[in-house]
Amino acid sequence: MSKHQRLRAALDSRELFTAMAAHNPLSAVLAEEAGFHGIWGSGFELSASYAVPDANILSSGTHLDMMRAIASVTSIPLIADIDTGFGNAVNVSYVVPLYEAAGASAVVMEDKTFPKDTSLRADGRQELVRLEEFQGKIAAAVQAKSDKDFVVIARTESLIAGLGQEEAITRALAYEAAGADAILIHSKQPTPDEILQFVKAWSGTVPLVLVPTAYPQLTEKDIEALGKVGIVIYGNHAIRAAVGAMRTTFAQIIKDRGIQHVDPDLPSVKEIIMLQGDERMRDIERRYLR
Ligand code: SPV
Ligand code: MG
Repeated sequence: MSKHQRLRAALDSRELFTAMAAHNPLSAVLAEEAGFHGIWGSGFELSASYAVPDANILSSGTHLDMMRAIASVTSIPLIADIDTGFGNAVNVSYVVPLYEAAGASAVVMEDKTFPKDTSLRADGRQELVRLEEFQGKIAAAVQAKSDKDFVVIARTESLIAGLGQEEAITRALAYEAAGADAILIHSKQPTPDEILQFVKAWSGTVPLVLVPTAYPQLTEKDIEALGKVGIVIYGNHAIRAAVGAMRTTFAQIIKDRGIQHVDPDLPSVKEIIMLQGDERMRDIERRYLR
């Protein structure tokens, strides 16, 4: 099965598909190695890795190039975070084929205005486009893809914007009607109550996608028990793990005025060389270097 088919089959089977965020190919390789079913091509993580806000500061080309680089070294499906689609339905029509060609198996597009602000920022600027406008963007995305198994996920930010459950359900149903294969419902509440209320009220036929960053107490087992969720995305745990690990190591080296104490605890240089695809290069060397 192709990567696209695997993601599509997972959605059809209703078995929970887990996607870990990545901000570069190495973090994506580590996510695959750990056993996640897919990669989340997170805009937040990529922006953070450039040390700029997740607010459409980076260009779509920068994100697209990273998705291509990630897809080229991983064998699990990549779900690309295309924010608001980088403009209106016209932009979406041109952008989606580029992501498909880059090797992504899905795009997630959110119903905020362009330029966006990141969802979990306290007092962020959260403004949504008209429901009809976003339906047009979803329909444009569906029409623009070539592979029938390429997945288009509509994300509503109604709860993030504080517009309430009714608006969230209305929009999610409208986006399903426009052709979305799944609905991502996001929340920044520190408990899962708001999300659980939405899931309970969800009467659509397509699966839901959750990003439990703000309410980490909701486990995969809990999510499976809900029965309506197809994908769980771990939105920013690669960059947060990397920041934590770098901070600890850097502080130790500064304290010790040398690398003598950190060295034994770090992955070896050999391990990094392996992650760089050393086996493949050795094979090429053996066959062709004469
Ligand atoms: C991302 O990871 O870029 C997301 C999820 O879109 S969040 O940052 O929670 O909005
Ligand atoms: Mg994002």
